[in-house]
Amino acid sequence: MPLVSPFETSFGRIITRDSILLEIFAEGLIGIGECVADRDPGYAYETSGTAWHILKDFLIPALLGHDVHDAIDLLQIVLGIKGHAMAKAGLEMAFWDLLGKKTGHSLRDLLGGTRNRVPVGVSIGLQESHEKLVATVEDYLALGYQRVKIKIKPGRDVDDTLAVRSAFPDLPLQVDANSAFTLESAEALIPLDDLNLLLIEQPLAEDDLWDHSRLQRKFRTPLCLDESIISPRHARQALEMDACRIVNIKVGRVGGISQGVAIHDLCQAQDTPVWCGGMLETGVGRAANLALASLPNFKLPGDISATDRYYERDITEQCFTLNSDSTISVPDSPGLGVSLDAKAIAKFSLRNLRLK
Ligand code: NPQ
Ligand code: MG
Repeated sequence: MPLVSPFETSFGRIITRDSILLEIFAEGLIGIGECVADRDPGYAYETSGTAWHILKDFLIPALLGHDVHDAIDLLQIVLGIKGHAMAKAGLEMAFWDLLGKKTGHSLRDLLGGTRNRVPVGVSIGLQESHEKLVATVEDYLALGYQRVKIKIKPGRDVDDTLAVRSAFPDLPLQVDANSAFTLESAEALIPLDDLNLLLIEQPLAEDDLWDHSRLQRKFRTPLCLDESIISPRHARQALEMDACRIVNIKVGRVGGISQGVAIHDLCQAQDTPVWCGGMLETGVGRAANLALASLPNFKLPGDISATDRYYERDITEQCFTLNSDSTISVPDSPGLGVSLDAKAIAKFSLRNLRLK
C-alpha cells in the first residue's frame, strides 16, 4: 500500500507498506487480523516472507481442527513454536475479532478497556533539514496532534531535537532512535536531558537490556523501551534493572493482544506507565491498537494516528479521524469493529492463500 509520504527512520526509508491480512472462518463468522511484519528486516528480524512461511507451514496447521475457546487456548497452541511474534499476533488478532463477533462484544470490552477515546500523537520520520522538520511538526500541530515523536539517529540527534524544541517550547515531545546507538555513542545524547522530553525511546540494541540500565543512570529523562520488550518476562526484567521507566507496547512485537495486556498489567502493578506503539498499520491493526490503548495504564498518547496520516486509501470501510482533543475514538461494534473494503483488498492484494 502506498504511504501518503515517505517514512524514514534510523533503519531506512519506506514509501510503501506490505502486510499480511488474516481471515479465520469459523461457525459462520469471519475474524480478521493483521500481521505487521514488513518487507525488510530493518525494524525486526521478521519479514512478510518469514511470517507467511511460519503462518502457512506451522501456525495455521497447528490451529486448524482444534477447538479453541479463548486466547489462552490459542497461546497454548502457538507456544511450541519459537519466536515469530508478529506472525502469531496476526493470527491471534483474527481470533479476538472472531471471539468478539461471536459474543457480540467489542474488543475494548473483551479486554476491559475503560475509555471511549484515546489520546494519540504523531510519529515523524527523519527529514531533509531542520526547516523541513519544524515545518512538518507545525503541519501536524495544525491538524490537531498534541504530542510529537521525532526519529533520531547518530549525527541527527541533539540538533534536530533542539530545532523542534526551540520552535515549540511547550510541546509534549519525545524521540525514537530505533536502536541506532551504542553505550559509547549514546554519550552524544546527554544534552537531550535538558530539553524536557517525555521520553527517549530505544537508544540501544534490542537485545541489550543491561546497557540500557547503565544508560538510564545517566539520564533524568525516562528511557522507554520498544524493540527490547518482546515478552512480559522481558518487561519485568527491564523494570527490575531500571533499563527503562516507560514501556512501549506493540501487539506485533510481543506476540499478540493477550501478551500486550499482560505487559500492561505487569507495568501497572509497578506504577510504570505504558503507551501504544504503531507499525503503520492498516485500519485492521489500528482498530486493535485503539482497543488495547483504552486500558487504564496507557498513560501516554499512542503512536496511533488518523488513517490519513499514513494512507490515502485504506483496506477497511471505516477510516479513523482525529478528534479535536487529539484523541481517536475506540470502535464499539463487535470484535475489532471494522469491515474490509473488498475493492481495496482486490486492488492491493499480491498473493492469496486459503488453508482448510
Ligand atoms: C517505532 N513506528 O516506534 C516504529 C518504527 C517503525 C510509528 O514510529 C514498516 C514496518 C515501517 C515497521 C517504520 C513508528 C516501519 C515500521 C517505523 C516500524 O519504532
Ligand atoms: Mg519505536
